[in-house]
Amino acid sequence: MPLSQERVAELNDLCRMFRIDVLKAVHSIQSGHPGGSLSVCEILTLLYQELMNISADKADDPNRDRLVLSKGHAAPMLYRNLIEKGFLPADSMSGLRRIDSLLQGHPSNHTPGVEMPSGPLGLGLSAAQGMAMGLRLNGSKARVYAILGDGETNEGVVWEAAMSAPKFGLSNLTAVVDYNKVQLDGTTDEIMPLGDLASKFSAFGWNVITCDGHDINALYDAFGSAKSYTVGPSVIIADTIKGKGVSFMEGKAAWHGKAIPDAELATAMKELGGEA
Ligand SMILES: Cc1ncc(C[n+]2csc(CCOP(=O)(O)OP(=O)(O)O)c2C)c(N)n1
Repeated sequence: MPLSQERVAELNDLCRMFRIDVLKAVHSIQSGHPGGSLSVCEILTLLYQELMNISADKADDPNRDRLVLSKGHAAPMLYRNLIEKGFLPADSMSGLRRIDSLLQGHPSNHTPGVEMPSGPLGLGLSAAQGMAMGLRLNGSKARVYAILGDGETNEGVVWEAAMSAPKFGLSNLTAVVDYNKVQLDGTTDEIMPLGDLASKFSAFGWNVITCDGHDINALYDAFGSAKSYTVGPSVIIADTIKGKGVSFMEGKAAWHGKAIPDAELATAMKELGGEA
């Protein structure tokens, strides 16, 4: 069943609020990764706030769905989603990147709701594959999601997992590539051209779905077709914009990892309808 228009509006509103809170937190500590957090916003928000079977009350439920944020530098958007789900206290964004805080710069398994530490790029798809295999062995219906950056696919180990997940017919595994076409200090085309990413995954035996990664309805349909594909793993190549939602950040590698000055925060808040 499609999402109701009301629910889509609610989720879009959450995304706007999450963008505001993430940028404020990155501004407050004067470090962090705004660009890749903004591009993955709808992907994480739809999964955490609508699709995934998880609950803070039953955080250890063996049949919970799992998510591995393989592009770990987008941790602020993960944390904001975990707060909304009740895994973390409401005021925890103020601890982002501070010593002894639960909200470290990259996901750590000390943090409630984080299934897999990440930061060194490339490892998450293999970890998610292991989780998917374990769940299947245990007869669980739980699903596993791995969220990768497009630049991250420069890492060779991604393609080892890409090669083996179809062999094991892991239909409980969905990978999402946050295809924003920009990485740390340039475009993916400049740094390592990916060519036809969809054909590459397809050649390895994946069910490939492409969609607009900022459109909640399109993402919802994409996750629905991934779930109904029972032969093997699916990958959603989600077309996104790095820095989405803030005009001067959009498409700019300069905002990959960067302290946000006061004036830029004020402009961003004006665009997003938040208070500086
Ligand atoms: C193994 C490894 N090499 C390098 C880095 C440094 N690094 C952090 S983010 C990043 C770029 C990632 O680009 P992409 O996956 O496209 O992320 P996004 O644009 O979605 O933020 C790099 C090179 C790292 N974290 N891990």
